[in-house]
Amino acid sequence: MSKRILHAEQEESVSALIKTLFVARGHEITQTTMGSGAVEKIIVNDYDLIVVGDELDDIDGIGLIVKLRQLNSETPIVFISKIWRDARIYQQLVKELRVALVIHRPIKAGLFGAQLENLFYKPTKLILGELGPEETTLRTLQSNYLRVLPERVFKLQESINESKASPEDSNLLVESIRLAHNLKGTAASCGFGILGESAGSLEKALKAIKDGGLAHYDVAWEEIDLILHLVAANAGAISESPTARVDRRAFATLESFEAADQIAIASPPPNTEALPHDNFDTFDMSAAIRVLVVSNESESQFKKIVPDSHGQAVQVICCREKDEALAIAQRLSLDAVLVDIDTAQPGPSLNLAREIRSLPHYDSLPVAFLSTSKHQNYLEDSTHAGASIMLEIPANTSVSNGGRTGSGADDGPDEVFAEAINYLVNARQGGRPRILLMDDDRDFCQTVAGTLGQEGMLVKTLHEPSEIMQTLHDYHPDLVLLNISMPIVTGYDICRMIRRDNRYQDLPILFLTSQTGLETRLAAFEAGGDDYLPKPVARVELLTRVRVRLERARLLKERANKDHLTGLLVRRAFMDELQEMAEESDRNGLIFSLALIDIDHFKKINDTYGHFSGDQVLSQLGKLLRKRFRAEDIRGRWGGEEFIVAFRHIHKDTAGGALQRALEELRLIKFSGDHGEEFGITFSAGLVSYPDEARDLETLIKTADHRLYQAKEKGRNCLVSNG
Ligand code: GH3
Ligand code: MG
Repeated sequence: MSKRILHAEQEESVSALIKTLFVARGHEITQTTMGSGAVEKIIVNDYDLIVVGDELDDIDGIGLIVKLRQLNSETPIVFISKIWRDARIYQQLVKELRVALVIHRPIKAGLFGAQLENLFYKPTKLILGELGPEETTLRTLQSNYLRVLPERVFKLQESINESKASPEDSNLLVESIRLAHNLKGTAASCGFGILGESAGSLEKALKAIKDGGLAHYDVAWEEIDLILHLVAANAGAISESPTARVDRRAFATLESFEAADQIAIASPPPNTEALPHDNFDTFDMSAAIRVLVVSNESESQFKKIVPDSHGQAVQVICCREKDEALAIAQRLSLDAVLVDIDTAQPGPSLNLAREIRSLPHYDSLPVAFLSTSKHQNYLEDSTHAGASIMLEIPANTSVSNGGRTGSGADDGPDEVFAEAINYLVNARQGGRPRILLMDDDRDFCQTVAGTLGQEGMLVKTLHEPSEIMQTLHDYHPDLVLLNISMPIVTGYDICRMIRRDNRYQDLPILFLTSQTGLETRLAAFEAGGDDYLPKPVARVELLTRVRVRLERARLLKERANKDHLTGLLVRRAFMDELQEMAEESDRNGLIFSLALIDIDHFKKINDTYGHFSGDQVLSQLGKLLRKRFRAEDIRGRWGGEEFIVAFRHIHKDTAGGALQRALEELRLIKFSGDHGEEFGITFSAGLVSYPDEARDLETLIKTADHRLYQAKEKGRNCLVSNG
């Protein structure tokens, strides 16, 4: 139905665009460049919607909204803003000025209509008796198709299995492509759009195998298995509950259908990075950050602290003994560990930290020690063992670690503990997949968090759009789930904002929406989303889609950033992270230090013991660097047999002490040559501090390199941190 719209905007190009967009939708629009003009018009006319730009000839946009609200408290207002604003302003816009929506410039034609749909959209539930002839036809189509769908999917699965088993027979592959193609077409025309799309992806992936001659490669088929699983899950879910995955029209038409024959759903894709299995989690706590506290103090002391930290539930698990701690670490996937350390006898606690970090999947686990000692030796030991923070709770409440400044003196133990947990968890790389969920519906968030949590994922929820960039920076999620229709700012604009930052170009973003019309779907992709999930979200579909996206992103990231032999960052990825570390240090007046490490006479090792043994040495050193030091330190392979480590927040003296301990460990390792002969290695390193010794990264690395050269000159097998 046609609406009457008043638009106040100073910029001609924006006015012209908005006019075109509204007129194309059959609405009637009146425009003005003056705030006073808008005020006059609203007094004498009725409008269905008022659109206000950032600046007008005589007043700024927010000022005009204040005036308009004094005259008219009812009509919905859309504010078109040039910039992103802080949380306080959005709250003021919603609460005091009752602005219905903020759209951020540049305006995208494809998104504009979908964003407004939220305002004009009133869900109307169709009931079967009211169906028109078009719906009746669709209903019959769907009903017939549901009966044959299980067989279609089964045939497709069978054909793909045959193609996989006989890669030399290209006819089998052609047949699989044909079946996927048919499924795509028919599913889409019956209104099962999502099933159609997944079948389309399958067709594309199969074609890529055929065109690229990849049928002999297992890796190529692994992706097919993932997509095939998604297709089968989509088909299965349609049969179980057709309402979960078709758009509103199809929803109504299928309400009274009985489920068609069950479709066998392929077993879930094997989790190549199997994490320790959870066996006593409750549903509600499964997505929580899991912190193990190893202490002789009473449990209740820790358990009562931190029910929630920055939008993220925290589960505290306590134990007293080392063996118990190791057993828990193997049974549950932990996100952080706190060890109460006996200052007089720190050895066992340091060992416990090292042992947990040596368990599979825990090489980047952040650890904190509860202690007060800041003795230099002690700091070096704990940095080497991987302790991020020295924490004193709850009697006294200061947090410190080397150069890192703690939280304010006024903070109580709860805040200090919460702060420490937040720091530890944000420092973690790898570990459980992290999902950031942004939705204003808290019940929905809890359900989704529970579902994903039970699959071993960590879920953080966010309700405030203006905090998105900071949260991405601190929490570094592996995937974002974004609701489209939220009050004030739509998910589309949040997604565009995320994509403007180069670091998040490849971050998977999935939209959640209860509107699944064509316009919404196109807008989701135009805004930069990777996929969308219709609400209500079916459990199996949510899990499958999230898993598929996570797995793809992980593989991509690993391929691009990780050195295969050592598992450390490649030079470019290291430099990106180092740049961030330097920016963070500049912002907060903190320090960090950097070490360049080079194996001595490596050429001779290759020549004497063989290239393969040389590779073993590199791989071992990579492993040691990963297990030692703290989760927030960054490690890279700088070149052939050169390594680089940046130690966050600590001075080169502490870093040097920690590094020295790692070097000693390495000197003790016996490697074996290609013919079984034993040998050991040594290496040299150059160390430097930021910012006192170098104010920019180029000078920093040059200085470290120069010192490394001096270490070689001095006869090798040593660290140089001056000169
Ligand atoms: P220095 O003590 O002065 O560092 O002597 P060096 O022999 O270690 O240094 P040099 O730069 O002369 O030789 C480095 C050698 O490292 C040469 C190269 O063949 C070897 N290398 C580089 N990358 C790899 C690799 O990935 N695997 C193996 N096995 N060797 C590598
Ligand atoms: Mg060398």
